[in-house]
Amino acid sequence: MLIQWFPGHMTKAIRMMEENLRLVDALIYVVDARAIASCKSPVFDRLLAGKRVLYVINKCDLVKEEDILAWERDFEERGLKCVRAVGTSGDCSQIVRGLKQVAADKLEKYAAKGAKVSVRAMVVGVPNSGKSTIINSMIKKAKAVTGDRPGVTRGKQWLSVDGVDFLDTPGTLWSKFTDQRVAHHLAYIGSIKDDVLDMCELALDFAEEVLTIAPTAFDERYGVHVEGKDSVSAFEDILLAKRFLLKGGEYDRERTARMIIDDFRKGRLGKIMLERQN
Ligand SMILES: Nc1nc2c(ncn2[C@@H]2O[C@H](COP(=O)(O)OP(=O)(O)OP(=O)(O)O)[C@@H](O)[C@H]2O)c(=O)[nH]1
Ligand SMILES: [Mg+2]
Repeated sequence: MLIQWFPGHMTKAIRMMEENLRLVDALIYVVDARAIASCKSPVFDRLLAGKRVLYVINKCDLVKEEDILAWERDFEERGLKCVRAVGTSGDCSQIVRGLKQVAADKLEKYAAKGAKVSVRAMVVGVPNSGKSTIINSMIKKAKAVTGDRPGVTRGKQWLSVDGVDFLDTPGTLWSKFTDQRVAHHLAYIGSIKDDVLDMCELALDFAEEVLTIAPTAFDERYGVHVEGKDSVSAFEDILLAKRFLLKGGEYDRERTARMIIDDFRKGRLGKIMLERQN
């Protein structure tokens, strides 16, 4: 399946980000821990040229500790500042601390003059990476609108806390995926609208990958024995095990496919990082 998705509101959002760039001191670049490399967008890479950047590895509850550590080492080796986060945990104070370190030069400059200034940061990331959730957890009040689908944030939203002004932005992608593996990973983590995807095909592609990187995940979740099987046989076995039926008595392939993808998104297939360092 060829995946492409670049709706008009993203072009508008990118323009908004470019226009606001000169107003901010730093970027907070939120990536999903399960697909860190795929969450790195050419659009954001363009925006961050010459800016202070704090990378936030979000959704760390959905991956294994050792896999996060390997990525943290990678960021460090490349001289990039990153912090890990679980947006839904309600505590993201490490992001405020990290941001103040990243913008220490500005804060010190003004402190020397006796002035107290706030750090202005634009929060960017692909759709559904958790930008609004993170901001909410920092301001402790659910002000930024969130939701488990891509494209929840549309307009521009400024929110302030503890010496930092955050500009929430709508998640954006880029005009064409040259690497379909990236597109697939973004689809699995929910950054691409499901309506533009063939969920049965997506589930088969996903199953192929999971059977390689987490061979027992399906067996443990669905009580099947598909370890070592190919994705088509595995899907058939899960279909028979779940027994979702259509009105005519046929098996509901679409519902089974959606269930598999949704189980992954919610962490019910275990802690699976799609893009590991080692
Ligand atoms: N498991 C888990 N879920 C999270 C975490 N952070 C956010 N979420 C969930 O991810 C979904 C998307 O969160 P949002 O904050 O709306 O994401 P966003 O990046 O603002 O999305 P757009 O505005 O669409 O670009 C929501 O269902 C959140 O509850 C996390 O650390 N762990
Ligand atoms: Mg949002």
